[in-house]
Amino acid sequence: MKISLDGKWKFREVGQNEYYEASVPGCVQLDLINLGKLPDPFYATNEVLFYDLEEKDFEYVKEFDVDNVDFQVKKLVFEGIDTVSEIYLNDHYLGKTDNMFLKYEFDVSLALKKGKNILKVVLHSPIKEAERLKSIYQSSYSYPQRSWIRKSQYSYGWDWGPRILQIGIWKSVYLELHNGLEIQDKFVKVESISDELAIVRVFAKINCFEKPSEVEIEVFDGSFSMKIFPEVYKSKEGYFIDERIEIENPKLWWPNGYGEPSLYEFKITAKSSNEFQERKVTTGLRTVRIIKEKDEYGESFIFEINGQKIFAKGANWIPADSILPRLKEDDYKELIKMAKDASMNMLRVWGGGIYEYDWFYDECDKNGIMVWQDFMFACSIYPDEFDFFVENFKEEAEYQIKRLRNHPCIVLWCGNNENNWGFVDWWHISDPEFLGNRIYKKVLPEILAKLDPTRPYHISSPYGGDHPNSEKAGDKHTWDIWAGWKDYIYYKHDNARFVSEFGFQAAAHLDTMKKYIPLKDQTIFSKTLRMHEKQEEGLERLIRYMAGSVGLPKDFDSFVYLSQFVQKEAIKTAVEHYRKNKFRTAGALYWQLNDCWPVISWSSIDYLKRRKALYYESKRLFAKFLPVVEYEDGKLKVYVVSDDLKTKQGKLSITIWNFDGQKLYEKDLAVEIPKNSVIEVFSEKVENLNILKGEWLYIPKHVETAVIGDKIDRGLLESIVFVSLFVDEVEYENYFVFEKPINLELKPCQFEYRIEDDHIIIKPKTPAICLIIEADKDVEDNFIFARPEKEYKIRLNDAKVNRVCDLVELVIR
Ligand code: BMA
Repeated sequence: MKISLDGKWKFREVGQNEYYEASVPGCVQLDLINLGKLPDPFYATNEVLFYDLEEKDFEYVKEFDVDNVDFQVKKLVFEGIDTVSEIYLNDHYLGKTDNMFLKYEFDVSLALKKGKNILKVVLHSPIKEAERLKSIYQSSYSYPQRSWIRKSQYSYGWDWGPRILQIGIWKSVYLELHNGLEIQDKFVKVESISDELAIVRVFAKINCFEKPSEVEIEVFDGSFSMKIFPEVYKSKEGYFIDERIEIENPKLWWPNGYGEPSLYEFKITAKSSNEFQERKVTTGLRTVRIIKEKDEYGESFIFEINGQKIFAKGANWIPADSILPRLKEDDYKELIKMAKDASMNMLRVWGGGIYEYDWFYDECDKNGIMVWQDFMFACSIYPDEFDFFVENFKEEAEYQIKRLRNHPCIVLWCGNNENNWGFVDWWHISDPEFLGNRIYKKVLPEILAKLDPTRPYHISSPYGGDHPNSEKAGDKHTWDIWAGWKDYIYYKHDNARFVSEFGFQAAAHLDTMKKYIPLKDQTIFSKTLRMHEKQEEGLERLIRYMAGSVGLPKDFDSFVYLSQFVQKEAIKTAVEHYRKNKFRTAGALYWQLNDCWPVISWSSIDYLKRRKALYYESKRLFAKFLPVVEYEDGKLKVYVVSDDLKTKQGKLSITIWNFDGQKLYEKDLAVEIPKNSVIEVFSEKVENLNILKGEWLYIPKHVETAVIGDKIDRGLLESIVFVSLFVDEVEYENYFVFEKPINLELKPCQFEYRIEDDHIIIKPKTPAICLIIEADKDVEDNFIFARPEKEYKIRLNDAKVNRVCDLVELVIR
């Protein structure tokens, strides 16, 4: 029997008399907001009002009744406590907690009473606890405060996140009362797969005071089911099953874009003389490995699923709120669906956040989104020279691996975020024995070998080769662009084997910005805006890249739009290059998919799940087929990248226009697109394209980025290339200009539009690099490039259109 203790609790600050109403799951911050004692931390500069809570302790109390305590096993279970606490039931001390990522179970046989019970959780300040640990465990290394506590690292403030040190009972609490029968540690392990047969092993521990009388496994795939009666074995630890099951003609789990992510349900039931228990595992049948083979560039890093090489397309995932208990299943459903709709097939759960809620992995399973799962360590050194820290982490790892290992979506375990890179380049300690390495290099491989040998393990992200951030092997974080101030054109020089991070900032959706930044502060350098941009020199970079790409904005709204345009152009440059480089580069995960509050950041979806220009672009960039236009050695070239596992026939049309709307060149061609690769389908000297005017203009350039030198033919600056590829009746489009927009001879687009049955229909007479539909809700597509002759029909999703404008008109000229 399970008795939920969620819902209404009461709480007070330790030392105060009065109790207030609280909610569990929840946290102090959320309770204080709900009571009206603190305002919305995300509005204006309210974040600072929350800093005072950091050093305080709080006490949470729940009174509850239990009718029947006549059970052999009585457990109190906390799915998650953030973080440092002591727990008392009816004044019996049950124990303490010090790890947000652990589930805690306490035996309450002695403390639980029939009738009224009082449960008390005393939560301590994580800051004070870190100081206490620091003074006990003297070290010659100066570990940052956050490294001592197993708590989500981003809550201490990050370069996209506020400092909100959440404390509270952040997950469910319940009593488990029964007579000893418990199915635990379920593991459905795929041993081998062929077209005809999948062999899986179903493992579970069955706690029981006697040999369970009947154990059954039922396998169900939605249409067929089969029953197996496994043998029950006994070991020192108790009873268990370990059954080999053959599944004929298996339906495999495929990543988004490669097939269905088919799922199977394994229902395990067990009976004892007086109890019955049923536990389900929903999983998918697939194999995964990383192809690491020496080649002319170093060593490959290619995900292979069910024997097929997969180019990983997607983004990095951060927690979707700085106040975690606000997140609900629907938030995950929406965000993961958005990732799928943007043609992504992989998300990386970054190590500074949390091991996500079950909802996240369930949705990734269902939507074919592969998950790169970091363990929760980020950008720091950690005190693993001390056994207490390692023992604590071991429990965390064992719990999380067992919790997550049945999810087919997870394709990789990764030790941490950037710590091994940090050892070398930031802290200059090379490859230490401790400081985290004991965990990444010894503890984790050992635990994984025991609990989940089915997936690859990667020591850190980035890692591989002779330098942790090498482009010869392993994965790489490409940050010389943006963080290192380099121009985004330099993405084209990056030959990383797998780019697990690269990114570019932009403002949130205009409506989100306006909701959280008071009207008087809606200026580019207001203090409030600067608080909603957490990176040091973040706004400075935003302005630098804007100035270098498109020019400066006329007003605040234009600033928001231009920032989003530049972000999208930068990531477009990167993804086109990385995909064109497949499989020398075998993955491109941009930093970052989502936000945890309203902020100027690298995200493509903002905190309110509104789409930034990059989100719309992602759909095109990550589509199964991507036509890419390049200007190389005086030639205009078109490449087609295919992620299809079959060779396909397509039709490509190329048109070139000037900004007055004159068509300069047109070509249609049939193309054969070989499977899962890249092909050049068009190459023509620019002289033959009716573009050149024989009139020179001058553009200052850095030699290395120079595409065609400092002098440039005016015609190149006055024209735009559109490509449209049809495969299986789906259109894949792209556009190309010969220079950054700021250097082009752009003219405002002439277009007409009308609204018809929840659609906007835009008819451009002259070309545009970016038309913006400003509406009160997100529409189907936006920030579109527009080719004359084409009618753009875009679903409005009931949105009301405010205006449609050409980006060019938002720039000071
Ligand atoms: C990376 C990440 C994050 C960070 C991001 C943006 O290196 O791992 O720690 O937020 O860059 O700077």
